[in-house]
Amino acid sequence: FLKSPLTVGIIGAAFSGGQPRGGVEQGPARLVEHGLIDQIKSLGWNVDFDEKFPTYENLKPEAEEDRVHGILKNVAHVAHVTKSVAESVEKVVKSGALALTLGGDHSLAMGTVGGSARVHKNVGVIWVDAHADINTPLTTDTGNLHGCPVSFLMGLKGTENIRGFEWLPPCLPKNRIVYIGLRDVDAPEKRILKENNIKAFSMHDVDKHGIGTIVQKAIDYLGADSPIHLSFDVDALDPTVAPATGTPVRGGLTFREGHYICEALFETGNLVAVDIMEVNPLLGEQTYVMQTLQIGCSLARAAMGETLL
Ligand code: Z70
Ligand code: MN
Ligand code: MN
Ligand code: MN
Repeated sequence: FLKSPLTVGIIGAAFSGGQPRGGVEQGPARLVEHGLIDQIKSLGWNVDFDEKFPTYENLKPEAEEDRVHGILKNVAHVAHVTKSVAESVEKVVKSGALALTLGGDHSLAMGTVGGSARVHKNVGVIWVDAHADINTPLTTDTGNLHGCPVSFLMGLKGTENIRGFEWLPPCLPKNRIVYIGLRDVDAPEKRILKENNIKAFSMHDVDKHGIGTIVQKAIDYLGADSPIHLSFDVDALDPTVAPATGTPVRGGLTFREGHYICEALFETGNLVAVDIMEVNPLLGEQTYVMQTLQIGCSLARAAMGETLL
């Protein structure tokens, strides 16, 4: 699906409105400052990146507009930002470049997957995360939209008619996503996964079968010809590996397991988009922040063939 010469379009999504902790909006700038652009260039890719990436402050709605959606927080802001991100991702994917989105919180995936699904109707999503992020406006306890992007993409009950999201029609059939790394899933989310027969590999499955088998099962499930969108929440990794993130959960993927997923998906030749999400450089001591930034960069490089080119 990618044109040669290989080109990556980088979308710096400096946004934190899908959850309550500040700092995750600084993820993209810090990953870039850490040298990501030059690292990717030295892999031989062309890089399309605008240093002045948006802060989305201009898309902030009047407070009034964001007070009208019950428990959901910042609905209008999230809606406006994800719409803009979808347009950016769509443009990159349409051009035959890999869309690499740097987050930012995971509500942004409404935009990233929404954008790639506009170009590839049959896109398959591999969602690497400790969390399922499939709460609906009817099931969310927190009202944080980073816990809800998958339900919006699928158009599950309760996501219809949320003002601001008119731009996002259901675009992800229930059988076009596979989860890897789950270990902190809310009770209603478990019910949604089960009722809809959604493919999910928990940490238990990774332990039992090994990451090689799990990734192969995920690829086989989506189909060998399917364009693939990898949405990687760094909290899928164990907190000892990627500590600087908003909701660390013990018992996560090792350094190698995380990188293996990226490498194996690159190896398919079918990757069209990659998200590196939830890097929060304001959480934790400096050494932990540096460690997390380094991992964010190396996951991206692994998804661009670092060890295989
Ligand atoms: C919880 C909720 C979540 C990320 C936390 C948590 C969701 N299920 N996602 N951290 N990345 O608020 O819905
Ligand atoms: Mn997530
Ligand atoms: Mn998560
Ligand atoms: Mn509006």
